[in-house]
Amino acid sequence: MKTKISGVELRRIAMPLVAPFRTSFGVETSRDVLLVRVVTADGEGWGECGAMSEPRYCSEYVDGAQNVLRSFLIPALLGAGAKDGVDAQEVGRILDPFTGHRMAKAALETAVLDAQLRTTGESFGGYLGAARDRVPCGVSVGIMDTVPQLLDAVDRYVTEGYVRIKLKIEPGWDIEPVRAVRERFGDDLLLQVDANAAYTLTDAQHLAKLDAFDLLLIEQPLANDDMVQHAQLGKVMRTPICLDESIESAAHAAAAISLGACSIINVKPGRVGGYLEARRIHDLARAHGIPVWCGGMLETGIGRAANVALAALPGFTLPGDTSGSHRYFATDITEPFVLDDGHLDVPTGPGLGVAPLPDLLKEVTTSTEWIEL
Ligand code: OSB
Ligand code: MG
Repeated sequence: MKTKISGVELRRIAMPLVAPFRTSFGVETSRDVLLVRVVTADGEGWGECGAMSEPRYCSEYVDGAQNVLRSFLIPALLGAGAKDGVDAQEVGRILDPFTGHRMAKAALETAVLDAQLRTTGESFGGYLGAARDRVPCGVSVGIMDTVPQLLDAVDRYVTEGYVRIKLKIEPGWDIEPVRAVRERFGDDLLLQVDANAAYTLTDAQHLAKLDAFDLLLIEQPLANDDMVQHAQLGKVMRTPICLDESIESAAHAAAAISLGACSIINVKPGRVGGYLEARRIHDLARAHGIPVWCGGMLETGIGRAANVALAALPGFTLPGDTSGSHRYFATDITEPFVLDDGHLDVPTGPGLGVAPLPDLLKEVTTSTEWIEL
């Protein structure tokens, strides 16, 4: 279904995190989020950009994403869609002449898709092919100053019902914290680690010590472009290797699978250019028997709604980083996502099924700009 787009709003919001989130690439204390609102003949649609303040997790960053949207992506979309409108499935091809900037592209495509589905009355989950009405939730636990602090944090999350714990690791914060969590919470706890590319292949023997702790997976131990090295590491350690940063497209996923660089994939819609490419990775991985799970970028309720819908697809067989709103923010911009028995419900309303609550949105907005033809 083609939607006529009359203009696009770029809105920046400042969302303080409930606690600092430390990874091997830096510390976040507040999330500076870019929201995209597409205005159509029939209504509007929302998308959230995953880009963070600084280009550390990947090369994108929020000011850069806003710039490329304003200067190139939105003008191309408005140009192509001015007369007859566009279907969300065409957005990828319209934006394809511009290299990279996948998180920026994803936010725009998501907003168009949300607008389209709000018009047709279909939910995101229904459109993507969700196979269940709720998804099990994991939580990503940042690097702490001390092991007792980490054990307290994990204890709180386990008590809240999270079904899987992911520990951020880096050189100097790996074997001992993992050992401590395993000893304290027992062998039944679903446990995995994420290095955010902090190691090199010379650390292979060290990383193999993690094999003793029966982890679900180790996520992105080596650099983003170390596809071959990940394949070699996989021969040295028993813990399954999962790629995050390395996989920016279905083509990358296909290469990683045929190389044997990973046996599990973290699918983050922003990182791969949107929910349609995320679904292509899901389909490909499923055909190869490779489990996938839904990663996160500390999203607000807008991005969370879409991620929870994606995580309900049948190949998403591991719990995702789809935590409840209060793991991130004291006040979300939508109705909060609240865990029930370790699960989040997949929204059923048209489009994302949630929208920003106007008063809350206004309070956290730091800037808005409007772009039209
Ligand atoms: O590597 O998965 C990651 C957050 C920001 C950037 C990268 C990552 C993460 C997380 C948290 O691990 C995921 C979430 O809860 O949204
Ligand atoms: Mg990761």
